[in-house]
Amino acid sequence: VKALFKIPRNPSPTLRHPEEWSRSFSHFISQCLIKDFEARPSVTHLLEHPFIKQAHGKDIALRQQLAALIQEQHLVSLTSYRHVRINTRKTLIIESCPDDDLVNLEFLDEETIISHLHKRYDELQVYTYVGDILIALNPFQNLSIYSPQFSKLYHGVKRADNPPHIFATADAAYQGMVTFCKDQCIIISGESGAGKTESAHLIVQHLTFLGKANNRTLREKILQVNPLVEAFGNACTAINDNSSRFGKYLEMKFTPTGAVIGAKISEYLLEKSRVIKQAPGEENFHIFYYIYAGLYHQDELKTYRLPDGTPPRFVIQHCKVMQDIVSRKQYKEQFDAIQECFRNIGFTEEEVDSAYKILSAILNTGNIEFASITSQHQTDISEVPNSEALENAASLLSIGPEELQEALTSQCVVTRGETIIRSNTVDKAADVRDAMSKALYGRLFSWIVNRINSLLQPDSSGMNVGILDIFGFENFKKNSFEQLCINIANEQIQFYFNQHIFALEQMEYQSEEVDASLVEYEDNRPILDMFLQKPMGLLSLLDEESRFPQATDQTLVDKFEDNLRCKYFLIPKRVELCFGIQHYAGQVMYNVNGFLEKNRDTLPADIVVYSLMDLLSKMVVGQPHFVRCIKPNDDRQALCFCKERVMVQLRYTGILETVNIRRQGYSHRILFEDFVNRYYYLAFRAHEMPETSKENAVAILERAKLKDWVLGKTKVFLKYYHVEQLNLLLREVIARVVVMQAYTKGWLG
Ligand code: AD9
Ligand code: MG
Repeated sequence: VKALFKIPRNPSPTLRHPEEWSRSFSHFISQCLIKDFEARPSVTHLLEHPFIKQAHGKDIALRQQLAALIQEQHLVSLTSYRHVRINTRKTLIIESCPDDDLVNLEFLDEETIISHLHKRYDELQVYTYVGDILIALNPFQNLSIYSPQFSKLYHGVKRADNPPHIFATADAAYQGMVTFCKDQCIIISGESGAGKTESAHLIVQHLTFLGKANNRTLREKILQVNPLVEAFGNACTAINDNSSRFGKYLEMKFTPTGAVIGAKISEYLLEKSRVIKQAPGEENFHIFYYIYAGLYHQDELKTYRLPDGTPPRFVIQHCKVMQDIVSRKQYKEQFDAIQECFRNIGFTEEEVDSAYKILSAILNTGNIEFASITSQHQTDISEVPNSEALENAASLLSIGPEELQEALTSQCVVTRGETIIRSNTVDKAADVRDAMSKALYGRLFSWIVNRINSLLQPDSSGMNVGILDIFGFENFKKNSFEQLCINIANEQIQFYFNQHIFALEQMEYQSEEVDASLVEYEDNRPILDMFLQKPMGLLSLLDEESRFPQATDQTLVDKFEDNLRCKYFLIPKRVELCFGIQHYAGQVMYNVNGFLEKNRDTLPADIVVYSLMDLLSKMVVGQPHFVRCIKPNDDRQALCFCKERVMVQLRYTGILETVNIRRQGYSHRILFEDFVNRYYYLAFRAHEMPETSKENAVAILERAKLKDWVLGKTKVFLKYYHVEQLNLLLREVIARVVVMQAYTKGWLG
């Protein structure tokens, strides 16, 4: 309890009920203070505020105390206005908030947790701890809690001093790195649209603040890495307007004293198929629209040979007429921002120019069409009837149009040492065109990432804080190869999370020499095995089938059905060419259409997913910090908390699982000293002040008639219900003492 303030019996004629008063007070602080934290209200301002005046009337000392406290404690900023409550004696109590951390809750059932999160969300407390894990509910609105003042607030302080915040997680990682000279990593997970990428930005923002680069330019460069790569790697999907279509691991590099010296970015599994085709209602990668809006002038159109008139085929699905793209103000603004990023990070004008040319080449390539011609020897030869797109693309790629046409309409086959040129059919030529567009985009993306690294990566030494932000778990009406890759990646992150949380728990049992056999957790290893095992895992089977030229969607499904016999692989009845997977986050139906071709086109899935394993094993070296993003509703609505949706996510992300682990295991592990200090009333007289020893802890436990507790080397290990029982007993004892005192003093009867 930080402070006590007496309030008048009836603080306001309109607010009679203390709870109502408290709520209204909270509202006042939230409205008047949080809003303009930038101009933090002065004590005088607070003193004169009608609400405080009303509450404390003439008692200027109390008013002053309250105003000073609000100021000093940053109640203003901290949304900790909700720590203000009124007790039964109508005393205003400002206290640290016990439900900042779900682990501290007395009751840990789903209902309680959900209603706590709900209450907090309604009060715009979007962050909550579960032990060392941060739960971040997407506010779907801009909160004014990310300014530099907040960065200062969350700099090197005890976690309990401030309400939960994404900056506190970044700070913990930074402090961990500096204090223990150990690499750290922050793993952000959650389904698509839950807020991972926004969280990653905020973490980078806080880390650059903490890393106090003397060099302002470096700070700015680092801050622009994310927006730049995301312009190329993010797109609008049915779920999220700025959905990450690649996995990103950003390592921020620091000196041993904690000064930021650079950054390195690694990208995984860019969804290249989006370049050529987007699902209904979805868009291509942002950058295609940005360059149109930014380069739509006579000269630029000519320089970059951007197809004018009708939007190019690769973007037409979203923008039916050119004005849809060109007139969008935010596209133009984004283009300017991207130009700025390129410049600040250190790309030369020539490099930026090449990037735009390649993008335009891709758009032109997409417009190349083929017609069938019949020759003497062979039917089904393709040619390009309208050469404008072909010429544009070739010129932008600095090759001759004939060379490009040849590359698209024919293929070299080497048989028995002989090279034979075969013509492509129209369909085949169209496939080659699309494959080339995807490959070009993929190369361009990797080149940008590599270039950023060469511009921002310092020599080698130093320590890291890595931030992992991947594409979130996806379950659309129609799911394809891309969703499978995305969901397997999420499955791996979940596995890593389970391992870590479980391992920590295990370690404490081991170091305290307590039997840990009771601790269980839902392990998604069997699902991962089903995907990754060799030679019979799903990905190996897919790779194997992809090597057969005669393989079809049907043979692939048959192969899966014949070989994958476990409860996580589902065969839907009456739906052809589909299979289902019971993922940790729910059941997803996949349509195998295009699986083989996409798998042939990319690196074999097997290899890609191993690369992700590499990433995870790289992270294991660092100390992990987890941020679990939760999407409170599917309509992207501010202040809308859908209980069922949150419940589902808490369940599958393992938050409720963690609670279950705590329920099964010994959730409360209290040092003998703390235990005796807290509960000695139950076995000793108030004035006795017993020694805080193991023996006295046992005496208390026996006196309270508890069973099944365990003693470690330094701690009492209790189940959640032990603590509930102990607290209940303690309350009863204290109530008896109070009543007795009241009698003695003649207050009662
Ligand atoms: V995906 O898996 O890449 O499709 P993310 O990354 O989990 O997804 P993202 O961070 O892009 O989701 O957040 C989705 C949207 O939620 C953002 O565009 C914002 O409009 C909104 N959002 C998320 N976090 C915050 C926040 N802290 N404050 C305000 C937010 N808005
Ligand atoms: Mg994202």
